[in-house]
Amino acid sequence: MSALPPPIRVERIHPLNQRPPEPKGPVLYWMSRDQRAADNWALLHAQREAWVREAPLVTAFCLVPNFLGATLRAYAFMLRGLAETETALRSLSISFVLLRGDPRHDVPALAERMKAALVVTDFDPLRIKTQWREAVAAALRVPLVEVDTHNIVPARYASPKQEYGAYTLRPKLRKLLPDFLTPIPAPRRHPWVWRQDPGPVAWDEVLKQLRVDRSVGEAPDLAPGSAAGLRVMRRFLREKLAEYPRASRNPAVDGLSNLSPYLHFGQVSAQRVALEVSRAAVPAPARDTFLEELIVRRELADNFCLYNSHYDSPEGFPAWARQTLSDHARDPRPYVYSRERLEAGDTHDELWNAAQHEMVQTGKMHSYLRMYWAKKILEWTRSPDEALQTVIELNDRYEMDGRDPNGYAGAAWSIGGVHDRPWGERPVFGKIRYMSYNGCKSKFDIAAYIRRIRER
Ligand code: FAD
Ligand code: FO1
Repeated sequence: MSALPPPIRVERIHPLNQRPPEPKGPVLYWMSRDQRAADNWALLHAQREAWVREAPLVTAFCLVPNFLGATLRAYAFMLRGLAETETALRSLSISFVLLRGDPRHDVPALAERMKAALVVTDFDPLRIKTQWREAVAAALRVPLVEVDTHNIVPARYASPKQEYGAYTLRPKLRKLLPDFLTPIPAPRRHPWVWRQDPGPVAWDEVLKQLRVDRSVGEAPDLAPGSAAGLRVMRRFLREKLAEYPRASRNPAVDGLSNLSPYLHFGQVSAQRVALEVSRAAVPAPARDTFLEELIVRRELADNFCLYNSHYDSPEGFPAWARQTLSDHARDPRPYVYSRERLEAGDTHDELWNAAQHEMVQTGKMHSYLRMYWAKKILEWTRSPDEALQTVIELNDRYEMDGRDPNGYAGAAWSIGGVHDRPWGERPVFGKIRYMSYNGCKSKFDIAAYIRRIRER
């Protein structure tokens, strides 16, 4: 028998209960956030634990309907990616089970049925996931361990508390990156086969039977799955990375990586992207600007959701922001739009309307405009509470990368000054950073952007 797979870094592993490990029996990897076979530290840890026991390795994904308001657009992308991942796992003799119901019941039930010696799951700071993991940890008679395979530097290890901003987290990440931005071994063909394997999933049936809001259709330009995601990454490296600092701030051109849907569903590993970008023959400023977003901004969002339980409400805003927004709560709003008018992209602002249409039609609004878009919603609704709720609901309904810590941090930054500082005081916004149409006009060709969206 070939040698044991190498251990993963212990800082990625976080025990979720104190059950004693079983020396015998198959290992279950409950996959949730990181829906890929390659570059997956949780899978690698589960494989090593199964190898030690000379036992089968089983992967399970628990499919729930209506996850944080997700529609057909998100589920179709996710399920097609999972189908590809199942094929990759089966080619390594790693079993795959699709559970459909409530993970708090279905995961312990499967672990019991298969007499699992240990259950491994991946890290996700969202409240719903924390609730799932706590319930499963309590129900299991065997250990449940969490592995952070979404962040390059594990979130719990990078910092023990909520960080004020990128400037406080960046030095901590910089110090640790050499230890964690390392090559990732490939999973191995697994020698021990699970006899009760139910066989391949009928994914087309699953999608057809899924009780999901089908009013938001699939995104035409986003091809799902790990292979497609890696193609998008390679194209970005080849054609766009060198120009990224300038082009990424210009919504009139296609200058972004377009990796967020693949990162959100864990179909592509951020560590894989960072390794490839670090090796790319491009000017250092281009590389550093992109890695600032991919590593610092993204891990700052996980840090925010991990340590701030109010990450999706105004209570999560810093005190200065709550104060200034309340000081200006009664300022007259020159425009107030209903949820329907906003959702229809039917306001007096042509730039804002184009951004709303980009999100609804393509499932991915340009980064620069997401800030402008959210801040205008603060300006055009009756209260910051209503604004935050509107931003989160529209974002999570239409964005392919929605329902993600990046989104909750992005919304809180735009409306509640999270990870930002006080700016010059003005009506409605108080000291929250303001963005204006003329500000955008000085930065990029608005007409060209609007044309790009219209001509799609
Ligand atoms: P690129 O510029 O190519 O960035 C590459 C990767 O870096 C992104 O995929 C992302 O993982 C990370 N990144 C880039 N910018 C940020 C950022 N500001 N914060 C955190 N990580 C970042 N991102 C989401 O993934 N899901 C969301 O729902 C989401 N909602 C947002 C809402 C608002 C109001 C704001 C201001 C930002 C939001 N963002 C969200 C962050 C950012 O806009 C997107 O990550 C980015 O547009 C994704 O496109 P890209 O991968 O082509 O970007
Ligand atoms: N995770 C699951 O474990 N089961 C699901 O059924 C599920 C559905 C889902 C739908 C849309 C979406 O954007 C995410 C979804 N996720 C699901 C969670 C996802 O894997 C991510 O972990 C979080 O959304 C990001 O933290």
